[in-house]
Amino acid sequence: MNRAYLSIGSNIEDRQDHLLGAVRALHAYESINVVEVSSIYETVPVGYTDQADFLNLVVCLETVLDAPELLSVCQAIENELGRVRKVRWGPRTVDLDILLYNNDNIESENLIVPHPRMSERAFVLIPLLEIAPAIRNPVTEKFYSEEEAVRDRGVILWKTVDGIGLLS
Ligand code: A4P
Ligand code: MG
Repeated sequence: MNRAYLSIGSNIEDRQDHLLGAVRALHAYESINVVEVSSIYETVPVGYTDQADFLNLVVCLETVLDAPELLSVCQAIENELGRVRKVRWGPRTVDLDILLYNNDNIESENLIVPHPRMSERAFVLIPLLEIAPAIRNPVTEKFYSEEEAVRDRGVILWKTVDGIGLLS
């Protein structure tokens, strides 16, 4: 069985519905089992900053899908939940990014894993470390807990949800 970590973000209301809708949609696939869901964090926008605050969370899932198949599922869910792509890094109903897939290092045209920007992003690392405190970058073998971004500001605990409970 393969194990992957995904980052999910939304900054268009209803943000919580979008996040939890995406978690439920993932789990609804027969080939995907969501095994951990972090708390929800409210985060200031990174990149294109003239937009509303995000809610972010991270999930751990087990799947028989390979990484490109998992990416297709992520994109299908983004489309289902009505994402409109206008500005790169801009507002989105929901964005699903694959952070890690086993210990694989993937560099294809459509998919880069570990996610290339995750080490710099507190909105990714803080929820990730909540559910996987001892996790390391499979390429550099550095602990994500040692990344500078973990000490960043702009990420606050927004709500603790029983993420697994809401799947049953
Ligand atoms: N792609 C390559 N690698 C991956 C991967 N590991 N996971 C490709 C998912 N997709 C991957 O993504 C563009 C292309 O990336 C896809 O076609 C896929 O083949 P996209 O989702 O269409 O566009 P995007 O999300 O606007 O661009 P990108 O580069 O994914 O943006 P980021 O880096 O995900 O940044 N601030 C806060 N606080 N919270 C956020 O959630 N999110 C972003 C998006 C910016 N600022 C944010 C947040
Ligand atoms: Mg993305």
